[in-house]
Amino acid sequence: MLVLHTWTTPNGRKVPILLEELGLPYEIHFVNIGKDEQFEAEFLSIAPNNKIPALVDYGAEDGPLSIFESGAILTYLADKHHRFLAPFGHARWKAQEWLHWQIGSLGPMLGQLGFFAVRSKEKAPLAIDRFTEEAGRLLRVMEGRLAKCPYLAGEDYTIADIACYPWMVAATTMLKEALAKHLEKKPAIERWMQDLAARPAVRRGMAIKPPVGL
Ligand SMILES: N[C@@H](CCC(=O)N[C@@H](CS)C(=O)NCC(=O)O)C(=O)O
Repeated sequence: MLVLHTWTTPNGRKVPILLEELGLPYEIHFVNIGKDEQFEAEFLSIAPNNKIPALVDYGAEDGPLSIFESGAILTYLADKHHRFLAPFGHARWKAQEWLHWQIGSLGPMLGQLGFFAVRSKEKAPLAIDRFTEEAGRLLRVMEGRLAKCPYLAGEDYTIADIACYPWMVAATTMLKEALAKHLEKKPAIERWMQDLAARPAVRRGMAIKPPVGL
């Protein structure tokens, strides 16, 4: 009923984490972005922005529904199953606020830093500095929030935490060297990461892998 088109990147791992948390059966269709499969017509028909992830819910109320953009997919599934996002009130908007913060800030800045500091063969110091400083600022914002409450939206674990976690794993592994000074003295982020890493559904969602040879 649920087919997720995704790949093994931070954006690609958010929806599997939520699907695992919800205990829903789903199929994964791996879109190898290293081989430009995101530009194939079949994928573009459900994800015209040629980026993973995209979800097709064949059991949606008014017939099959396809959704692209991870924030929209997380919100759709959380609302449909009444979990990990409050239906109304302050708690809903705090979760939406931090979810949008991830989509609009944390993800793009860490993504650009990854490109300039790690993946690009040519090194552009101005770009590396710019994205390192901006990523560092975002880590301070996150530390400040998590020093005040256990989860990003407040008292409860929500889709905002799910959206940020794979990016924070990237920040502390692939980007560890680039972000070294900014990762120091972040006890609240460390506590939050340990808390999420201890959840079996988070571990299963993070572990998605394409079949050998894809
Ligand atoms: N805002 C989008 C970002 C999605 C995104 O950037 N996906 C990347 C992989 S992490 C992608 O598909 N890149 C392929 C490309 O740019 O051609 C979301 O959250 O869904």
